[in-house]
Amino acid sequence: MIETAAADLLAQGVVLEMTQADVYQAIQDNTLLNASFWANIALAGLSILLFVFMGRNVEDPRSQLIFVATLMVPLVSISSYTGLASGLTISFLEMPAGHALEGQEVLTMWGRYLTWALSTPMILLALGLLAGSNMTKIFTAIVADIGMCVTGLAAALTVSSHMLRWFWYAISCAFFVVVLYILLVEWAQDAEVAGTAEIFNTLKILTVVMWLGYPIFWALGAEGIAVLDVAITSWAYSGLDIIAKYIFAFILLNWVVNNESTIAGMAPGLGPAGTRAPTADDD
Ligand code: RET
Repeated sequence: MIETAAADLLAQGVVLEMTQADVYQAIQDNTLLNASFWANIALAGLSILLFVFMGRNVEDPRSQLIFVATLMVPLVSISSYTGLASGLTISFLEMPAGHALEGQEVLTMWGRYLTWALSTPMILLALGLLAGSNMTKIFTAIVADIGMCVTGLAAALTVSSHMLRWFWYAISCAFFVVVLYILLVEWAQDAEVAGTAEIFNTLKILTVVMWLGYPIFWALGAEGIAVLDVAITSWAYSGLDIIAKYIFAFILLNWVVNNESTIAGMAPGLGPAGTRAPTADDD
């Protein structure tokens, strides 16, 4: 009875379950998609070696923490892209009614969202330290950022309701607004006080412009309204990753190596950053 039902489904062309080997084969057959993964694995490997070399003489603890946080970005990335290239973190999901690809099995790279939850907090930690910000603002930015990635993952994995996919997307965007506010307003002010405004502003603009690309490509790609196909969307993410991670990290670390004393002169222990003037009560 059960065998007959399964045979009927197969006869109708309904895929019951794809093994990891099937997913891997599908990736191998899509050269453009596979290249988008391997380009990043190669770049992440080179970046790790370069950044370790650049940081070999850094002695100030805050500068060292910026280095460690930034070095985690390509380390997470090489793991993330290996997960994608091997098919481990990719699934074929059937899109719900109302979606542009309704009823079709769509290749979903859910591993990306999961690993962003580990890599993007490191980027924000490095930026917060560079801006001379305090623990409260750094914590808020990182928690909102993790919220953004995890709810983005939920949007990609929800196949029960088209409306709920977009509801998750809206929640993720709300978290993103918090991150953007801290970057554009709070840390921009802190960096003025800390004397790192010039480099912070360059990295802030690069980060905000690149990061805005991710929700746009999600919305346009196969997971959203599907005007872009899976391989093009994957290249869009990989391209954004290259600038938002490796180019960003190189500019930041190069500046830190050449300006270690500016960072060493900041308030120790992630103390209060900001504009509060000392009062008589402070004595
Ligand atoms: C999603 C979809 C839901 C809405 C929003 C998103 C934002 C993602 C961002 C990702 C940044 C990733 C980076 C990775 C580097 O390793 C999850 C696409 C707002 C901003 C910089």
